[in-house]
Amino acid sequence: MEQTLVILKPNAVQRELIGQLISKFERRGMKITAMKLTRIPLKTAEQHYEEHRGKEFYKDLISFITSGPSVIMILESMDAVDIVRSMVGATNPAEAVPGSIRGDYATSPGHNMIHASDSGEAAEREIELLFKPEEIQEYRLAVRPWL
Ligand code: IDP
Ligand code: MG
Repeated sequence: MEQTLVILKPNAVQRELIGQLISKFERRGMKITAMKLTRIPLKTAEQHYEEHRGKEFYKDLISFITSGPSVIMILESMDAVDIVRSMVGATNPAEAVPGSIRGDYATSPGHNMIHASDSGEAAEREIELLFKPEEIQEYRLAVRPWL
């Protein structure tokens, strides 16, 4: 099984869409192994988006992601990284296909609703940055054999 990290960004919380978004992952068959509502601290946001430091959208990105509470979760399934990235859709919502989260809920890259890890290595790094080991649940999902 593979794990990936998802952030429902502050506008998803403000638009009262977190329930709908979490439902999509449950319906797809992802196991939630950790989840919290938290305002990401500035330092943590800067580390999370380290690869974008210096780009023209970086300042706006950091101020947006720290502007209010986000929902952060770890999702687990076979091929979790690729499956969740395809559910999330293209970075620019104008290019995100209808049916994807960004294709259904967003119009601007700066407010594209959701983050998902783009590789297994990124997922490991982001999970370690955003969760303490004791915040992650190990349990058996009873429906697992049917997924
Ligand atoms: P991703 O979230 O699809 O992985 P990245 O390229 O890693 O996309 O960029 C991180 C975040 O930075 C995006 O989700 C988006 O919110 C923001 N971003 C990326 N490119 C732009 C841009 O051209 N204009 C404004 N914001 C951008
Ligand atoms: Mg990215």
